[in-house]
Amino acid sequence: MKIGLIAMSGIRTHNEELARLGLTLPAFVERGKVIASLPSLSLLTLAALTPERIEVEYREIADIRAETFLPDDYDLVAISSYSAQIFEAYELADQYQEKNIPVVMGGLHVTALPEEAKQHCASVVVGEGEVLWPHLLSDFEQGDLKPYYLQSPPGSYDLADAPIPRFDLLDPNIYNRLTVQTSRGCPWRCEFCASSILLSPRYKIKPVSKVVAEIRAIKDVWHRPFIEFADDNTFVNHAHYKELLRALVKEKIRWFTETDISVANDDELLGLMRDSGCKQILIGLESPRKANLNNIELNANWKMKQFDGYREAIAKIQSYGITVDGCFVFGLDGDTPEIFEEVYDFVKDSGLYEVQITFLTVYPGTPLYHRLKQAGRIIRDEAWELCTNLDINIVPKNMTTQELQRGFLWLTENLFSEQTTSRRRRAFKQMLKTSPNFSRIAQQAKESTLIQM
Ligand code: B12
Repeated sequence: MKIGLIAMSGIRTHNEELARLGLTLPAFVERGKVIASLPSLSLLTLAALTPERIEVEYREIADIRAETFLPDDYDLVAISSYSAQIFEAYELADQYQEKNIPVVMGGLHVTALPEEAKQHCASVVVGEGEVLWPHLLSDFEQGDLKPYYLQSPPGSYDLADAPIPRFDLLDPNIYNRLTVQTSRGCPWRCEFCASSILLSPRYKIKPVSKVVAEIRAIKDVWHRPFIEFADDNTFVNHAHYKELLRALVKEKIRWFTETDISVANDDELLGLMRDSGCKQILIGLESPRKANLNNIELNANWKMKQFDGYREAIAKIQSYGITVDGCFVFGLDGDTPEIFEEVYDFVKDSGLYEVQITFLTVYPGTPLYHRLKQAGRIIRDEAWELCTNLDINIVPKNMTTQELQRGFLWLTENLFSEQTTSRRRRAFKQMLKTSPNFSRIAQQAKESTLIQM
């Protein structure tokens, strides 16, 4: 028996003006290249949970319409889904189903909208694949594939049971980075969040030994890897992560992750991040206006409470030689046309090394989706292809859609120009020259094997 595991790869936008502009901006192009090539961790995980008697083939499709050859020697096809590429995934599923090759779909989009997906495939997996995939395979082998596999209760999978993803199925030469998941979910509940919180309402962490084993499996195929932690919010539990980072110091890797601003409050953690090869962290700052953060996070209004410490926190983290990629979202209810200049100024004053800007986007299954749908503020409902964070799919409250698009283009041009990008980079390097938090490690690095930036 042979299973085709198919991921839709690459990045997406339908915003033609932005795409055109993006191509002219070196910093944009560079960053696009770095992230666009990541493989599908979900499918590599499923491959690891597939009994050896079943052959698996991992494939990536960047553009379904350009695909001239679709192998048809599979007994079953498994496709992973995000909203932005769901129509492409449905097209692919339809093609296989027409050839009488049953298709199974899983992932964030179909977990939010299983009935929609069922129209295009034999079976829909709702929730964490690790729990449901073995049942599904056993049913399939017995000729009894069910239309739906539902995880109950959602998020109940224990990451202590996680298998090592089949990194050996990849050609490491075509990736800039490989991913490892060290946690799933997030204790905070941002209204717009469409990440793994959709799978696991509870925040959970993977044991240190498991993470290290995954990293070693990556090192078997790629000796000097750059690793991206595929977490929603790494470091929530500082004590646990200090233990992990102490172990990582010995692994001699370089790594990146997404986290929140609270890491700045813990110098020991920052020191361990630095020593274990952390090159950059991405933090959702969301807005340079405090009032805009009010009620973005629905559990404890946590994000708003952090606002006053933003600048100091960025400076502290960067003083350890760890660059901060600050993310700002546009189209929040409090945004007016002046917001674009405010972000420009904030980025300049705060010394942020890297910046990412996105449109507020409604994804299925999020609290924001329900609120804006009720308010009639979704431009085209179910236009999932616009769920790219780079396309506008909402009606903003305090500006027009045109103003939102114009301001965003203006900011893109100004933040990512050659001149502003190199100014940010120069400022960071200059700061490091006198940073006591960095120089210690720079000194050590000369003597040891630590990898340079
Ligand atoms: C790595 C990553 C990528 C990679 C890899 C994508 C890929 N092919 O897997 C790249 C860089 C290519 C990428 C691109 C994009 N991404 Co991205 N990406 C991530 C990131 C950082 C980690 C995802 C991950 O690996 N999770 C770990 C795996 C194990 O979880 P999982 O995929 O959900 O899989 C589990 C279950 O869903 C299920 N499952 C999944 N698939 C299947 C299939 C079957 C058959 C079964 C049984 C089960 C199953 O089992 C798995 C284990 O439990 C997340 C952010 C985050 N912190 O999570 C964003 C994220 C997934 N990306 C996002 C977006 C918006 C994009 C882009 C649209 C951006 C753009 N403008 O182009 C593109 C679209 C990609 C595409 N081609 O579809 C959103 C998706 C939101 C959504 N609900 O759709 C996220 C959540 C970030 C965000 N908050 O905005 N991305």
